[in-house]
Amino acid sequence: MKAEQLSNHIRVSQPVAKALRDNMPVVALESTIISHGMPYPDNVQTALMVERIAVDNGAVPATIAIIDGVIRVGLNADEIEMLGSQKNIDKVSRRDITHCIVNKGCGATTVASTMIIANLVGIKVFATGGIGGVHRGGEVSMDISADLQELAHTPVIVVCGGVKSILDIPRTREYLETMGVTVCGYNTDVFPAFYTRDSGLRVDCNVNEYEIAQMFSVSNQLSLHSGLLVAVPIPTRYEIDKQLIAEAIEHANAQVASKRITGKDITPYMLSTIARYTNGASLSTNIHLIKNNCLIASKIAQQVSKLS
Ligand code: PSU
Ligand code: MN
Repeated sequence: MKAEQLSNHIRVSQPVAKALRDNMPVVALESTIISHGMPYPDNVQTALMVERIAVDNGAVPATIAIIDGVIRVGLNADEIEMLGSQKNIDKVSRRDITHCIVNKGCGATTVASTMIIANLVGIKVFATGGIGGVHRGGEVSMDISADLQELAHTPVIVVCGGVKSILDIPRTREYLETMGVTVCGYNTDVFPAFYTRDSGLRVDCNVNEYEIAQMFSVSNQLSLHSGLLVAVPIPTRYEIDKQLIAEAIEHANAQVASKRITGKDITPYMLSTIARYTNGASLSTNIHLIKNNCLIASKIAQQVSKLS
């Protein structure tokens, strides 16, 4: 009954279904970064390159989205092109999933909703760019991404470049601690700030892919039901100039306030404003970062599939 209910709403592509059956490494990829995180055509080119990196590193990529009211796990190039080029794609987080399906809509999934779907179909590793977090001023606005709650309840390993400094990074770290999410540094002690390698904060533990896979396995044996956040610093050669990014973020924050941008539109608006302000430097950093994260996620997925 459960499987039948799921198959009414979820379609898994053949290569992904086969990999899951054979317990081969699979890496989930989100689609909000495609539809709302980068301009066309860089978004589509990046999504396809990231899939190629997974393949080259022994993992099957599973880009996740909702198309015409059906959750799709594993997309072809035409579908990725559609998600990257059409203007009417919803940004779908946990609260938006059911309406998008009932409405037969097209939606790009955030970290939270991608985790939910990955977990439903048995994918254990997910690569993204940056996760959402506590927004600056969040102690008053209560603007805290649903991504953080999801990491607390949904057992998926999420590989990211840390949290962008468009957010309040210290409060995001505190919130993750409160929610009981282990923040792993991939061979590092420092928690990265996405565009730059060091946020000035620390991770909970400095671990490699083997230890990450073991921790995830123990977490499941103990039925903790938690996600595991893995933070990977951007490679040094792709780091952005700290002064430039600080100025760009200040500029974008002022624009958000003066234009009264709210709710789920804030993050996409800030990303495009920052890309313009930095003449594309932030976009280029973003692209290198997600590629590197997918490489590391593929290595973790190899270890996870060896252990299970
Ligand atoms: N942060 C980024 N790039 C992104 C996102 C966040 O640096 O593309 C996207 C991710 O899909 C993330 C979502 O899950 O935005 C968070 O949005 P919100 O803050 O509305 O929860
Ligand atoms: Mn929000």
